[in-house]
This record gives sequence, C-alpha cells and structure tokens, in this order.
Amino acid sequence: MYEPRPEHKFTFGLWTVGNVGRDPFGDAVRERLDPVYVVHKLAELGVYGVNLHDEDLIPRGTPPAERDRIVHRFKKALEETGLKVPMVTANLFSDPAFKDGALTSPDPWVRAYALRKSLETMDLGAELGAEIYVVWPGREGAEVEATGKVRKVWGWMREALDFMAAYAEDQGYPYRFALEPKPNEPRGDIYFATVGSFLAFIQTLARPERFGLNPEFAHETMSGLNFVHAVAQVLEAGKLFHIDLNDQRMNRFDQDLRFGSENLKAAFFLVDLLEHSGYEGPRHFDAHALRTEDEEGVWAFAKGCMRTYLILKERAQAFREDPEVRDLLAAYYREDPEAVAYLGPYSRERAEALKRAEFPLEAMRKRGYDLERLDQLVVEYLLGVR
Ligand code: GCO
Ligand code: MN
Ligand code: MN
Ligand code: MN
Repeated sequence: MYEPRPEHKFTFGLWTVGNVGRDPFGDAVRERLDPVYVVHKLAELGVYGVNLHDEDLIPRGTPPAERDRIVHRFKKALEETGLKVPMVTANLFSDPAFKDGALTSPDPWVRAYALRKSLETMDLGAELGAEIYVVWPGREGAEVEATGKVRKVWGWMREALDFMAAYAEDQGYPYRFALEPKPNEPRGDIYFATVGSFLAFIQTLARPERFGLNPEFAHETMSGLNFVHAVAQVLEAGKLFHIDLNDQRMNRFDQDLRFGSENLKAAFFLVDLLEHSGYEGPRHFDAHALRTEDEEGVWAFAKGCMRTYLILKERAQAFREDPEVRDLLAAYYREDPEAVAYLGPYSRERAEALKRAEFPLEAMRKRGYDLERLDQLVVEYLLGVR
C-alpha cells in the first residue's frame, strides 16, 4: 500500500532531486547528480517521468557534438527504464543576460536570445517525447517601477508566446504550453503573479487552445491565496495542463518544501480535488530536499512526496465514503424544489415570479450549516483516528 507506481503519474524534475542545496547565503551542500543516474534512481522508486530545463541536461555552452552525445546517452537511460519526459522548459533565469528579464527584457538582443533558447528547448523536448512545455516567467518582473516597462511587457510576452505556438505548429510538435505564475522571487515583483492573471492573459493569445496553466502550490500560497480554489478554477476552465506540487509557509521566501509537509489540510483537499477531476496529467513535485540533507535525504524526500500523496488519496476517499460525511453533505445541499424553480436561465416570467416570491426569511436566517461537525471529521481523518 502507498507504493508509487508509474500509473500514478508522479514526476520529478532533474533540478528537484538534483538540487545541490545552494541558497542566497550558502554554497552547494551536495554534488551534482548525473542525469542518467537520476533516471535510474527515479525508475527504482516507481516514478513515471522526469522533467527538465534545457540546462539541467545540457550545460550552457556545450558544443553541438557533445550535446548530441549527452542526449543519446540520456535517451538510452529512458529506454532502459521506461521513464518518460512529459515536460520540458527553458531556463530563462540563470544566465546573467536575463538579469532584467528574458522574454520581457528591455533589450531586444536579450528577448531574441530568450526566444531562440525557447525554440531550441522545444526541439530538445521533441527529441525526448515531451508534450508539455512550461513557461515560468521568473525573471519577467521588476524592482524599479520608473521605467514604465509595465506598459510594454504584456505585448512582448504575447508576441513571444504566439511565436512559440506558431513554431510548434510549423514543426508539427504536439506541445501544450503550461504557464506558471509566481508573485515574486527572484524578481521583486513578477508580472504574471497569480493563476487568475495568466488565465485572463491566455484569452488574448492567437492560439488560446494551445495554452493552459501550470499552477504551483507554493506560489499561490506565497501570495496568500487559496491554492485549492485556484486549481478548481483552472480545472473548470479546462486549463489544467500541468501542476507543480510542493509546500510552503505564507509570507516567506520560496521554500519548495516536501509535498504535504506544511499545509496538510490544503494538501488533503488538493488531492481530493485532483483525483476526482478527470485530470490525467503528471503529478509533478517541484520541490527539493532540505539543505541539511545528503543524498540519502534526497531520496527520502522524493519517497515522502509520493507516499504522502497516496496516503492523502486514500484518506480523501475514505472521508468521501463515510456515511456520516454523506449525511452531512446531503443535508448541506438539500434543495427545496419551490426555491429551485426561481433559479436558472433568465425569462421574463421567472423574473416576475421572483419578484412576487415569499421568502422564508426567518428560517433562512436561523439555519445552521453544521460545518463544525463536517470539518472536525476532516481533522479526524487527517489524524488517522477514523
Ligand atoms: C521556482 C519555479 C521553478 C519552475 C521551473 C520550471 O519557484 O523556482 O517553481 O521551479 O517551476 O523553472 O519552469
Ligand atoms: Mn516554485
Ligand atoms: Mn522554487
Ligand atoms: Mn514550479
């Protein structure tokens, strides 16, 4: 029980389990792991796939012949293990050239360089069989407002994303683009700050059907928003193309904690939502082991993410099947046909009937919704006493 298997669709990034534990104050605490070794380790753990930035696999400045050799060796590891590469993404944040933005840099050389890097990453991903392309605009932000760049970035970003989608079409690549919002870090303020921001922006693109979201637990939590609500809205819009799972305390630096390690209740309702949503894409853990850990700690971290997800899945299922929960929910959604008749699509008759309606105001105001009992049951499922 709680054993991860490929059909659970768990994925990790090369940059997550391969994270060397650098932070703004401290040097690396772990060695870089060979991507081929990571593939074999992840396969042993029952993982479905491994995702990557271009530079996680091919260090910047690698000559073409060496690049091909690296890709060949990596593909061989994928074949040997059956691991997939569902998603790729361009690193548009590490190169010092991107210090004032990549696709929204004020310097057209930088914008063109970022665009070229994106196309090359799409080529690489196509070689590896990836069908999801993530765009994380980590450097597309500002600390200084005086430039007025805020008036231009939307146009630059639209042009770049339209270009990328047209390139995918032209090359016959199957990519669906998953846009990943974040409020800040590494920039003081990132322009595409929240799920709602990207959802609205997609509708202004030339091929909106190619674009969706890659929401991240930590990012909405940093914004003080409710991640479960954000994901529900993305699902309702048919735009959940990918998801980054991790954990985070509000009002802190980007922590990338092990899934479920901090906000257990939100993780419970997230798993409950995802597992009943029809979402069949990867469950990607965009997190990393604490800086205190050696390599053994890294694999314990990876196992922990998946095990917690599977435990929460079982707990949520049991909660939904509990007769007491069912009774409480049936009462919560009890529908009086007399009231329901007043609702629905507009008609003149309905509007007139609504104006004549007599409301049971006393009862409406006195009703108790029994949510204390319902929520206590959640807590008891989480504590494992039910
Ligand atoms: C972060 C982001 C990144 C992106 C990754 C894929 O906070 O650093 O979440 O990890 O998800 O670059 O685009
Ligand atoms: Mn993140
Ligand atoms: Mn991060
Ligand atoms: Mn992420």
